[in-house]
Amino acid sequence: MVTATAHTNIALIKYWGKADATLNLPTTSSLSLTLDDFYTTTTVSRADKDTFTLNGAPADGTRVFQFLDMLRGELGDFGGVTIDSVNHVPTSAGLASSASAFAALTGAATRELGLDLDTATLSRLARRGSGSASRSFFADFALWHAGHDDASSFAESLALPADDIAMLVVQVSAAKKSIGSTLGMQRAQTAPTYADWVAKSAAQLNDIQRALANADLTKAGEIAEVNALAMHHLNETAREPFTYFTAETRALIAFVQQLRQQGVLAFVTIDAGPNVKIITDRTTVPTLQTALKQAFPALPVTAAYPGGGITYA
Ligand code: 2P0
Repeated sequence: MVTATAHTNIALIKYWGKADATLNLPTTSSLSLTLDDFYTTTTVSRADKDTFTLNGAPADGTRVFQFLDMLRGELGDFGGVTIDSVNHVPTSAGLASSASAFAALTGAATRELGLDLDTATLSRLARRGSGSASRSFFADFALWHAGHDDASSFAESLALPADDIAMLVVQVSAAKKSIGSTLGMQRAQTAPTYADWVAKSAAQLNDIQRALANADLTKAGEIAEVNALAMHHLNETAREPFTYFTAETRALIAFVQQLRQQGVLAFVTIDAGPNVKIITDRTTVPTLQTALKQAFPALPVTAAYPGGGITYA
């Protein structure tokens, strides 16, 4: 029996489109920050058949069982496994994530099979379960190289200073998203400016690494916000347009942009849902918490900081 813990990650340069949907090869490389308080702990043990529990109760294991079949194809038939997974997410955050889940499962399952794989290989395998899971093995910042085939598409740790960065997660809604990431990406890829977003992403990826290396969070936040808002613009201009934003999401974006005009270090990034993550530094966290409490008293806010890499017990 092996237990693994992996943290979730939030992309500052997003993965939003697949070049190959079976292998989960992305159209862009992406860069993420691992978060400390958001993680999944998964225990894997050998069994007669595959079973899956989530937070102590039997759960829909469709994607998990497909992933196990893929692993058996890659690693050889290892029989059945029991998977017990617990998501540790502050109840106020609304950040349930497939990223930490597939990373923890990949780590625990391969160790249970007696394998001691390097993180690049773990990252490649986890990518097949969920693209963003490829980035959840590493502390602080990770870079997922888009690559061009199964062997070349994996993430690695980035040695960038992470002492100062913080993220406030503002929960707009705890409801499950109506359009899953896979479908959302498919639609976004029909937007007329999709190729332009991909091209800009490559430049933004270089620029943000330089900004982070210089501990320039203003520049890094600016790049991340432009990248994320452009991603959501793709959704709104797709052949079948859609949005993850609610009126409160938009109000929060405007609020953050207004704070910035007053000299507060704050930038937004938003994923496949209405919740808003605010990129800032540690010293600005209390200021932002106070301002948010005043302007949006009903919305739960969680302060998050850089998290660690995968661990085993
Ligand atoms: C990201 N997201 O880079 C982007 C930004 C959401 C918005 O990766 O289809 O669950 O399982 O590979 O990884 C969420 O999508 O998608 C995601 P699949 P995944 O974090």
